[in-house]
Amino acid sequence: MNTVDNPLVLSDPFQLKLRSGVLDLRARPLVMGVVNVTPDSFSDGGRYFRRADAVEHVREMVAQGADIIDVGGESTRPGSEPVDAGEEMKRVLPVIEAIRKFSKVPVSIDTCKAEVARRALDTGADIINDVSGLRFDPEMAKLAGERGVPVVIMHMKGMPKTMQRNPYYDDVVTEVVEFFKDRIDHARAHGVGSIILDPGIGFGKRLQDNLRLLHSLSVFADLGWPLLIGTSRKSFIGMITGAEAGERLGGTLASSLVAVMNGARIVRVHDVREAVQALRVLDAIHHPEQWEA
Ligand code: 8Y4
Repeated sequence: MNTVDNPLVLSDPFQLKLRSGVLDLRARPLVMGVVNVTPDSFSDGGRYFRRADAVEHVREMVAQGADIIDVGGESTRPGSEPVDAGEEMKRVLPVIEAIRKFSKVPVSIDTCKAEVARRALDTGADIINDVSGLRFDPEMAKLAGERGVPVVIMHMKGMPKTMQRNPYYDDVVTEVVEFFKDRIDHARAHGVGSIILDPGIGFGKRLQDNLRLLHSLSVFADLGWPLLIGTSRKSFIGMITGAEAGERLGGTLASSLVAVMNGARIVRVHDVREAVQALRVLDAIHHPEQWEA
């Protein structure tokens, strides 16, 4: 009996084992770049162009230093309507296939549907990003367990369509911790070995809740799994500053750096170049010895 093949001995949760190799979350904080494969109401030709734009955008983010690309085909913005699995797959699978032709960059599939996740993994995705925290599709945990892929378990109160109607928490940090404990147990019971926790900024939360979560991230880090945070361009930045969605880069970088200082290891952003630069400076300040003669 040894630690190599004893399944009761957990491997390091901060060394993500992917098909392309190990993604080390201890060495430095990582940047996840977002690509949305958006709907189109026109012809298949229209879809082709959206697809080509998405792939071009991925090339750009990889060149800018993205460590992971998050591919999503269903809008999970507040008030958005669900999309069926067939349509979601038509959007994301060709983009994942195209990414695999030019790069080994780790890809996460942003979906709540096991069928979409399965096909995405078959097409070359490495990680499942489930904003429902394995709640919406009962098959999702089993799939992740069978395939041995890491899963992002995000907290959301309610459903995207209605989550921002009237969210309320007695104690948002405690409620999210209890949610994580329940979801970690569920995932582990289905053989999931690699979990990334995400408190879900903006998903069924008031401004005060988003701020409490970012302030108290270390409480979630203490659960022992790596943390991912997505603040990019989100409305809480607009609520604080009055900035429109396209003008929230400063707030995105400030909140992403605070998140990393409070324990996050992956930041999910639209603006990869700027986030990579900000994190490199933060990391240099955390490790001044590496810059001494
Ligand atoms: C402007 C642009 C304003 C985008 C809001 C938004 C997260 C996530 C999303 C997150 C994880 C979004 C798929 C929401 N956010 N996945 N997904 N964590 N794990 N809104 O925070 O970007 S979509």
